[in-house]
Amino acid sequence: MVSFLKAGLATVFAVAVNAETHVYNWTTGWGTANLDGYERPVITCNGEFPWPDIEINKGDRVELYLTNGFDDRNTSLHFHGIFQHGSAQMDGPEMIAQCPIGINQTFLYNFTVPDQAGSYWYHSHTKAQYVDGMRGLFIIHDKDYPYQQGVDYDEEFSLSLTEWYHDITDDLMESFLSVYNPTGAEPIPQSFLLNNTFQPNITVQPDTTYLIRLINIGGFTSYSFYIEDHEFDVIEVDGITVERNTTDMLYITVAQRYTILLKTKSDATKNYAVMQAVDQGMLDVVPDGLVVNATSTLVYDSSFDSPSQYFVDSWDDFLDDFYLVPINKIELYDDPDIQITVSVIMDNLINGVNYAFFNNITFTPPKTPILVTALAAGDLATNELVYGTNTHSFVLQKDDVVEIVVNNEDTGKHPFHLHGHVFQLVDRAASVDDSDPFVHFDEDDHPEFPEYPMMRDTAYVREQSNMVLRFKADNPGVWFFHCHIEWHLEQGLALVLVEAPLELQEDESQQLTENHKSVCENVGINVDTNAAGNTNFLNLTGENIQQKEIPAGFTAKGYVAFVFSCIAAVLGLATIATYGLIDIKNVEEKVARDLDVDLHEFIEEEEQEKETNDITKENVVVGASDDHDSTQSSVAKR
Ligand SMILES: *[C@@H]1O[C@H](CO)[C@@H](O)[C@H](O)[C@H]1NC(C)=O
Ligand SMILES: *[C@@H]1O[C@H](CO)[C@@H](O)[C@H](O)[C@H]1NC(C)=O
Ligand SMILES: *[C@@H]1O[C@H](CO)[C@@H](O)[C@H](O)[C@H]1NC(C)=O
Ligand SMILES: *[C@@H]1O[C@H](CO)[C@@H](O)[C@H](O)[C@H]1NC(C)=O
Ligand SMILES: *[C@@H]1O[C@H](CO)[C@@H](O)[C@H](O)[C@H]1NC(C)=O
Ligand SMILES: *[C@@H]1O[C@H](CO)[C@@H](O)[C@H](O)[C@H]1NC(C)=O
Ligand SMILES: *[C@@H]1O[C@H](CO)[C@@H](O)[C@H](O)[C@H]1NC(C)=O
Ligand SMILES: *[C@@H]1O[C@H](CO)[C@@H](O)[C@H](O)[C@H]1NC(C)=O
Ligand SMILES: *[C@@H]1O[C@H](CO)[C@@H](O)[C@H](O)[C@H]1NC(C)=O
Ligand SMILES: *[C@@H]1O[C@H](CO)[C@@H](O)[C@H](O)[C@H]1NC(C)=O
Ligand SMILES: [Cu+2]
Repeated sequence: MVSFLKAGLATVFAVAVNAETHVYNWTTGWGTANLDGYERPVITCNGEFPWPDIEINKGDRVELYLTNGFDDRNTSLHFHGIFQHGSAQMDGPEMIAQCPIGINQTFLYNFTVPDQAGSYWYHSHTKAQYVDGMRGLFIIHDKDYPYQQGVDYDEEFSLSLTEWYHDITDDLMESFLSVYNPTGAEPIPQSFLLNNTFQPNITVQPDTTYLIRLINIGGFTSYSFYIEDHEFDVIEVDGITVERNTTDMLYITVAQRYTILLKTKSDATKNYAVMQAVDQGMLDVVPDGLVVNATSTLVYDSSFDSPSQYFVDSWDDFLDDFYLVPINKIELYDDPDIQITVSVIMDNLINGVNYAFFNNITFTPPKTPILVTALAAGDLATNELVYGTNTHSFVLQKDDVVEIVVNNEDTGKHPFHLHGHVFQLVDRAASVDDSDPFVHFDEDDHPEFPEYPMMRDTAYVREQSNMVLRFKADNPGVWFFHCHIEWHLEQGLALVLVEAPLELQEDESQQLTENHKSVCENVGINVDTNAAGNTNFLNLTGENIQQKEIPAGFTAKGYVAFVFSCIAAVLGLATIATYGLIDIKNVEEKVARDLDVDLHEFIEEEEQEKETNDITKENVVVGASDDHDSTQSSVAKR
């Protein structure tokens, strides 16, 4: 009777504010799909693929029951770009915002979206599951949206962009995070898809304005997007509406969204190419047959021929999102109350694996989710120690202006995503060539910051360069800040912002739901513990920590060269030359696999040796060849 009454009241309330509740009941599983001529295993939703889109109105509530239907792994779901005001535990990333959902368990994601509209997406935030297909679009309509149907446009549709692999990420990750891949070369995709289709046909009517949501749902590559002989207006980036800006090319990294208005021609006499050209700078090699400039068709009339690839002179003439102006006209935030300055570094640790670091820390998951600890730690929640020494957690005070300075010492671009917020992009420097040293942000020498900086939730920093972000800590919760390239996230390119933990504790709506507590219990997580799983919050005994560093005097590059030279020594240079000609970066892996050499053995024994002797690089190499008779003889036998 009581619950009936409650339900009745809830409905009355919902009607009063004209908001709806959308209930989804989804179970994960495995199936197969053929998206590009090759059938492969994919993660399904209730047995179907692709995953359905979520489409709601601003102010609506989402109640999404996610059941883990796998038989060997945990799962989770993140709603990318959604602020989760007052519902931080619904944000998704496992071991950050929530306990992992164990096998056969159901997690209820229950939240409203009162103040956001536009183009978003959702995806698993457990390992690289979304790259196996566990993702979909999340569209929020708004009757007060600045660009209106019937006025500014006629029709709307979405186009997702992604790379596609033929192998599952379990297998890709195993060889990626391996001693056999010391340079950290990312797996090369087999194709690039638009709307989960290889080079689809997109049928349009003449003289019609389309609102198109371009959403990169991939885990790795960025694209130049352009349409033969058509310009379009950008009206929204990552859910932030902007003043119209006309362009003919966009550069879209993973997790970014651009909403555009495209007016079709009134007198088309042909069909036009829709180009999705991968940023080849991100690929270590371009295998023969990989279609790098995916060419889809804007179909005006199906009796016209399909267009061929549309060539451009330069990739550099895309609209620089730095100059977009949000319609909200939020002024540059004040000078920061707290500045977090991090260097992006890729390097090897003692196990030979190539990791990614912010400063000297590669993110290592805690034993208890950070948010769970923040809720349980009482006054100690403001002490960073309770979140562990290897999770790279920062405690922020309510309403602080926070500045994140990202100094990219790596030679690749990295698209960084902040959960729970949009940030202002206040500075982003030009890329620096490989042959020159990297350039850090200089507090005393930088261009004047914009008056109304562009705001979004995912922005890239250029090669060997830097960017500066600002946001206001007005959203109590625990928010992940990480590179959205899944390979790099798994390499540890992440930090954690524990925002206003005392305010979080005081908010009734932020307390762990009964459902969340039982999901924690199921996977053996005690919700009253710190990062080490200890009830004494300052006792970090047993916390997860990163691998040890490679000993001083032994540079990572030297180490990689050493691993390689060991193989070279046993194989002979002729063989290496043969492999070298194949022009693949992880030649070490292939060689080792072909010859059944266990590189782990090399390294572990080497490590023991170094602990007892204080030896130079030269005699390590000599020592190695002396000490590895067993490996050598097993090679010689073949
Ligand atoms: C979700 O679906 C499952 C299987 O069909 C069913 O057992 C369960 O009751 C449903 N849950 C809700 C909340 O609708
Ligand atoms: C699921 O998560 C729990 C808690 O972190 C962990 O102990 C367990 O190993 C995970 N299960 C799998 C199959 O990865
Ligand atoms: C999950 O449920 C299935 C079907 O009921 C059962 O066979 C399996 O043992 C369960 N697995 C776990 C880990 O609870
Ligand atoms: C979702 O959260 C709202 C607000 O806390 C609550 O009223 C509602 O009962 C929740 N839904 C479910 C199914 O628990
Ligand atoms: C697109 O249309 C052309 C011409 O009708 C057809 O040959 C092609 O197979 C279509 N492509 C796809 C992906 O459906
Ligand atoms: C692309 O897929 C979305 C569903 O995710 C659909 O709404 C849209 O119409 C599709 N676009 C085209 C051009 O097929
Ligand atoms: C891809 O497009 C660029 C720019 O139009 C062009 O220079 C390049 O040759 C194309 N690559 C291939 C393999 O077609
Ligand atoms: C449009 O973008 C260009 C940079 O590509 C910039 O110079 C210009 O100020 C922008 N205009 C508006 C209205 O956003
Ligand atoms: C990183 O450097 C700081 C300051 O030198 C040190 O306290 C900390 O232990 C280091 N962390 C790791 C994981 O090496
Ligand atoms: C710290 O935690 C470890 C591991 O849980 C435990 O064995 C030890 O007794 C604890 N020490 C203190 C002082 O609480
Ligand atoms: Cu990255």
